[in-house]
Amino acid sequence: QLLARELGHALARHELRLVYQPIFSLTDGEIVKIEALARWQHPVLGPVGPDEFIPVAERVGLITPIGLWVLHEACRQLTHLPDLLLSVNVSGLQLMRRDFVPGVLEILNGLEITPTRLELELTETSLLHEDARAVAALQALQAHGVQVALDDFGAGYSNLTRLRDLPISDVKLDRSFVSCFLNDDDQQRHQAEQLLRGVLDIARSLNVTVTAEGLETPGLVRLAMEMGCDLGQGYALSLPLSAPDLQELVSRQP
Ligand code: G
Ligand code: G
Ligand code: MN
Ligand code: NA
Repeated sequence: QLLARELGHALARHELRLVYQPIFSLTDGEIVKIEALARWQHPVLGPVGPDEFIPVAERVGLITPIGLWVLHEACRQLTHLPDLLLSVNVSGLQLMRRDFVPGVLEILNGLEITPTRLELELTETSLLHEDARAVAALQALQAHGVQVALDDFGAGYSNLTRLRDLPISDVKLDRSFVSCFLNDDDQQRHQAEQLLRGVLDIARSLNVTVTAEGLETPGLVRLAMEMGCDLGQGYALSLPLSAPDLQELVSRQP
């Protein structure tokens, strides 16, 4: 209740901000994409994580204004980063709104950003029911060039047919899936590798790229690289950064 009420004021009080985590090519080590991540700093409650406030926003109908703010703010940053792509997390509820697709296109148009530079990340669970309206929204966006990534893959009941049936161009392997490669049990580790090989094969055949998330150690980075994942994200590569820190990092790239 308290959180919901306070969240209602968060936008107007400028308590929300975005950080950006770089996503690297595992073939040449370059930053190719950034993922925008929302942060809420409440003056009294302190920092509240998106794991906590996004579900509240969904429940009380604040996900639409907050989601639009996130998209607009992240796209605004993108105009300072001419060579990069942007990934934005989107709630399944946002897709259900009739004005979502025009809203996204309006933001891109207003900032003169090519739609192919934007990717929307949707979790498996938010697409669970493959609601007709949500699917239509994704298809409409794809027709304009906006990309769609399937987030948190392998965290729940993963359904590979979704890669075929939905306009998805990237799968993000959940860090719980990736961390299986650190398992001490040889057999469990072997099974995780077989599973990843299968996912990579199917992704290749469907022309979908694979991003390994949660690469927390150099060992995991190497493994994701050797297994043939296309992109990597995680603390071993870069923490989420403030906009100025990100710009500095990008400007130092060769
Ligand atoms: O950044 P962090 O690890 O705290 O994020 C936790 C969760 O919150 C992740 O699942 C992430 O996808 C989600 N999240 C972060 N920012 C946003 C956002 O702007 N919108 C939505 N819908 N989810 C977000
Ligand atoms: O669910 P989603 O993939 O959107 O979650 C992204 C979240 O994961 C971000 O909030 C980010 O802070 C967090 N994250 C990014 N890299 C790592 C990592 O290497 N380890 C852990 N534990 N979390 C990470
Ligand atoms: Mn994500
Ligand atoms: Na994820």
